[in-house]
Amino acid sequence: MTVTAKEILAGDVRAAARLMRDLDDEIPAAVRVLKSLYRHTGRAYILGVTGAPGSGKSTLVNRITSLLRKRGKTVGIVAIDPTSPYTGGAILGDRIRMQQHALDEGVFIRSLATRGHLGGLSRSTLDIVNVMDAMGKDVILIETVGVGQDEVEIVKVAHTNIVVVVPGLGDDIQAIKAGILEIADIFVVNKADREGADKTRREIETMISMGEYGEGEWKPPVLPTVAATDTGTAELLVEVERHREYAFREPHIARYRREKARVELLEILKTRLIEKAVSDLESHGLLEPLLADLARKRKDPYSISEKVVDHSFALRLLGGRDNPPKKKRY
Ligand SMILES: Nc1nc2c(ncn2[C@@H]2O[C@H](COP(=O)(O)OP(=O)(O)OP(=O)(O)O)[C@@H](O)[C@H]2O)c(=O)[nH]1
Ligand SMILES: [Mg+2]
Repeated sequence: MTVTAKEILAGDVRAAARLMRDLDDEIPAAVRVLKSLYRHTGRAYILGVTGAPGSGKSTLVNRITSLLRKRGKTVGIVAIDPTSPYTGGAILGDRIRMQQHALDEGVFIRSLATRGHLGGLSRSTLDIVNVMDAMGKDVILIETVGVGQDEVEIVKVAHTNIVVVVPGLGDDIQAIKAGILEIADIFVVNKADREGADKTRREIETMISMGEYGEGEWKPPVLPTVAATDTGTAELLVEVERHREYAFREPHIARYRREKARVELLEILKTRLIEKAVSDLESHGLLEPLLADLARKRKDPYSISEKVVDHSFALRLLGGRDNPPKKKRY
């Protein structure tokens, strides 16, 4: 039985769960539903929660969800890679932590393991976010570990990004400098019940103060929380709300929409192009001989890739026309 777009738009939880499973299995009918849902997306507020394994992201997401529910907001949660090797079996822990929301019709939770999504993690996340958006969820929370390349793309999909750190960063502060500063709209020093929370907070504040912020530009606040006891979470939500207002104002919202569109198109295109190229080569029985040639250095992968791209796609992608339409300027 196929899921209909109508069911999703009506917020049907079972239909949404089935659609997401079908999308995982790349069932064409599911992709068709996703296509027709796309124009109904763009209404949800997307909030990213990023941080090292075990920093308390899920606990925080759980607290934020409770606060949002009290305000009558519906919530979608996407947890990416909760089966991190560091905390082992955390997926079960996630379930327990989220359990209080499990019976709440206003909360939709979906976990996504990195395994089985090689190269397509961003795309799978985008699919899920879009389904939740089309379902009418007011807020979508995305929990991700760290800032791998894939995650950097994912965070561009969020209107607001919370970066969670814990006291006693030490060398980690370097890692923060390297990548997280650009993506953080709000810093949270979670586990503030532990020693060194103030020091960590000051270190991050110093780091922020070294950045250049123009007039009226958002400067990330640094907030201590103890997610385990729900301390500081209400204050966090105040900052989240403040950033939401900023993010939805022009010119920020226009820039965001364009950036999200770019990530969406490129991620989907990337996955599709690779799938198409590989299946084309396979169906012509070319893949194995080509690999053998490469292994013997009779050919090089650069030339092969060029050829595959030129011949296999270019014309067909444009509807099989002999004269592709002139490039449009955006
Ligand atoms: N002391 C203290 N412990 C906390 C706090 N917040 C969360 N924890 C604990 O830290 C552990 C990890 O919390 P999670 O919320 O699962 O962390 P996470 O970042 O989602 O972990 P992964 O998804 O596995 O990366 C759990 O045992 C929590 O109870 C806090 O503020 N203080
Ligand atoms: Mg977690």
